[in-house]
Amino acid sequence: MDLSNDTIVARATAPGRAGIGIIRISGSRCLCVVDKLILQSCSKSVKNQNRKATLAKFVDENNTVIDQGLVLYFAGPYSFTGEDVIELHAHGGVVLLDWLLQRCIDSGARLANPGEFSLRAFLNNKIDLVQAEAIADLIDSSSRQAVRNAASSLQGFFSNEIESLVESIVEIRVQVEAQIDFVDESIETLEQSKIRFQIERALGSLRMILRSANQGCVLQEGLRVAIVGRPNAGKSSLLNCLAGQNRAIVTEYAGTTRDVLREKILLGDLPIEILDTAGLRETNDPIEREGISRALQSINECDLVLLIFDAAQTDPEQEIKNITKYFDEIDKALDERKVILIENKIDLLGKQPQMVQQDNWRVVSLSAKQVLGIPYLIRSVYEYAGIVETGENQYTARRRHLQSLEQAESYLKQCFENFFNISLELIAEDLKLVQKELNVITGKFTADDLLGKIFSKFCIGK
Ligand SMILES: Nc1nc2c(ncn2[C@@H]2O[C@H](COP(=O)(O)OP(=O)(O)OP(=O)(O)O)[C@@H](O)[C@H]2O)c(=O)[nH]1
Ligand SMILES: [Mg+2]
Repeated sequence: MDLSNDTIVARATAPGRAGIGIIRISGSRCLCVVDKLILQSCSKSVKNQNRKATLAKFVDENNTVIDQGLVLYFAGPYSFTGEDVIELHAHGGVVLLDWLLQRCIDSGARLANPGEFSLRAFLNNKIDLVQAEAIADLIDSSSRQAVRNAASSLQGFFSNEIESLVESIVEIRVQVEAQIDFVDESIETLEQSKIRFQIERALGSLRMILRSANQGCVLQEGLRVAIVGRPNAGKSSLLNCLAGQNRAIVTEYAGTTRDVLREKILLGDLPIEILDTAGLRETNDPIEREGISRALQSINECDLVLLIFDAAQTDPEQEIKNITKYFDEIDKALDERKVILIENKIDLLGKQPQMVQQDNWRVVSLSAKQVLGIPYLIRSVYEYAGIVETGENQYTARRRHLQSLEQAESYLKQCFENFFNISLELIAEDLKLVQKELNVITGKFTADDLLGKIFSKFCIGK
């Protein structure tokens, strides 16, 4: 990871033909670089046009005009990166922008690494790590809810919740330290009971943040869902129905699908990678066997299994009994509680779509062919993913945030449950770890390699 403070440049808009294309420059040599790039008569005015657009002519090495556009100057520290920043708004031609980019490099700027502008914003304390990640998430969002969540994190809602939790942990730590110095630990004092109550409250807040973060993470990253079941149950029909197009071959012959077919779709606001698989049955056909083995593998690699069966042939109880007899993978998935049962072809029985809890299983009755009951399926998947419409501000979160929150939760829970059984020194130590984990999220405590990992996944120019 490059932590140097030289002047960097990158194209901020996507490559390709467009009305305009933007090149962004950041660093102390910004004005010098642009000075060489624009016709002299305008260059002086840029410096005096902080936060205003200046119309300028862009020139080649021989001072011949090659385009005309806008120059936007943001004097540091009041810029995105905290350094001097200039944006060149030229016409969006591929050759033209490459040429202007090269001119910037020839004039002393260096091509930026992916995410380097955001990294500088982070290092210059313009944003914290959660906000930097929210920028990338906002760009990558695949649903409106994901956009809303990322925008909320970018505005600092997630960071603020973490910050206020850190504040309460610091307060508790101060009180614990005071107790260590003055109190005989073997006696349960009123003061100590108060501290334990504060820990309980902090634990409650942490768990609420964890729930929201979990939801934000699922809405950003989505789920991988495998459709499995007997041949002819309607797996491919369900995939086509959810995808809204005929992606998979559907026939009345059992054993049509042989390979795993993957399709990315949006289920409501939830991004899903859906896998259609070969029908599960005992067979000696080597091609079909390979298909079945791939279907079983996909059960292991997915977050959720839709176990589909034909309503006219069997019922949930019977289906589970029969299929688990031959396929351990299904048994395991049921144990892990990552299965929703789909009773398909209800149109043949004239049955209404529904969603019920039967014994331990969620059963959704629908017709893939007639597109009946899909809202029940969506609701069940949402429920499975822990997504609830709260109407409150939600935020985007990443797996690394969840890991830190879970770790912090386990330390804090330990403090709460063992408060009167372990020494206050140990409580103090655990609280310190809680604070550290929370600071990892916002980037107050961070390792270089983590920064490298996060920012290298950004796009160039961001
Ligand atoms: N009536 C009715 N027929 C359906 C429904 N869903 C699927 N079918 C029919 O059932 C047959 C099998 O459907 P597929 O979607 O190919 O089943 P599959 O589970 O993918 O089958 P394999 O790939 O062979 O394992 C086709 O003739 C479908 O038209 C449904 O909801 N109602
Ligand atoms: Mg199929």
